[in-house]
Order: sequence, then structure tokens, then C-alpha cells
Amino acid sequence: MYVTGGTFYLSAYSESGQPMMSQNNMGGMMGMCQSMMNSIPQDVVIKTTSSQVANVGEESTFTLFVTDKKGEPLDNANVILHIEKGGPMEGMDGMNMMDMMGKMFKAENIGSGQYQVKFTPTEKVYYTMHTHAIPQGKSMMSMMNNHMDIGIIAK
Ligand SMILES: [Cu+2]
Repeated sequence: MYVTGGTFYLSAYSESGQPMMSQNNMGGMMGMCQSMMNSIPQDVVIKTTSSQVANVGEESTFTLFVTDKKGEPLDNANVILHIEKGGPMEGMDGMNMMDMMGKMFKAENIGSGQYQVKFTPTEKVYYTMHTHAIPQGKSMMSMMNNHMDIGIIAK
């Protein structure tokens, strides 16, 4: 799957020329995530308004500020994310779409376009918070066009 110029389509072949459909681990996911990372969210603006440093073993609250492209705060967006160890591209290998979906959870809206995420790091590593903000009325498919990777440093 690739996201090119805002168009979402399926490619039958991965970059290596291997038919994608035969790959159980969905290596194409990496290409997709890379495309997502290289593009800015299409319908929203996602900003981190809290510290991105956390302590191992302690629950931290991260705050995201979501607006539309005009800077109007969005309180009814569907903000879903998953957090994993490593940089944006690490850990994607061997992870299939179902695993990813299963790990996703919803951020809680606290008003004024702000959303809270609670997370307790277990290791002194860099984590990536894959964040998707889907404006109300937009289909879940647009999550691919409204994605941002946010780094968290655990110490
Ligand atoms: Cu990501």
C-alpha cells in the first residue's frame, strides 16, 4: 500500500518485485509507513504539547493538540495510536496489519482540541507513538493520510 499525493491505492507488488499477497508479514507495511512518515497529515495538524521524555516504570501522560488545517481545535476527532519500541521504521518488520490494529488504542479528548495518552515505558529506549487523527465524518481509511510519528524518550 502506498500513499501518493493523497491517493490511497493497493499495489500488487512490493518494491522488491515479490508479490505482496504472498507475504504473511506484510512487508509492504514498511513502504506504507515510510510514505506516511514522509507526508504531513492531510486534514489535521497534530502537535505534542507535553514533554516527550518519560521515566521507566512511571505512568506518563502525553498531551496532543489536534486542529484542522485552519488551526481550529478538533474535539470530535478519532485519535488512535499505537506505541512501540524503536524508531518509526524499526519494529514494523514482521508486524502485520492485524497486529497493528490490535495494539491501537484511543486517546481521550479533554477539550480545547487536546487529547491525552497515558503510557508507562518499561525500558530505557526510544519509543515511537504512531498517531492517527481522523476528523469526524472521515472514513477510517483516511487514518493513513492523517498520521504522525511522535518520539518518546524513556530514561
Ligand atoms: Cu508511524
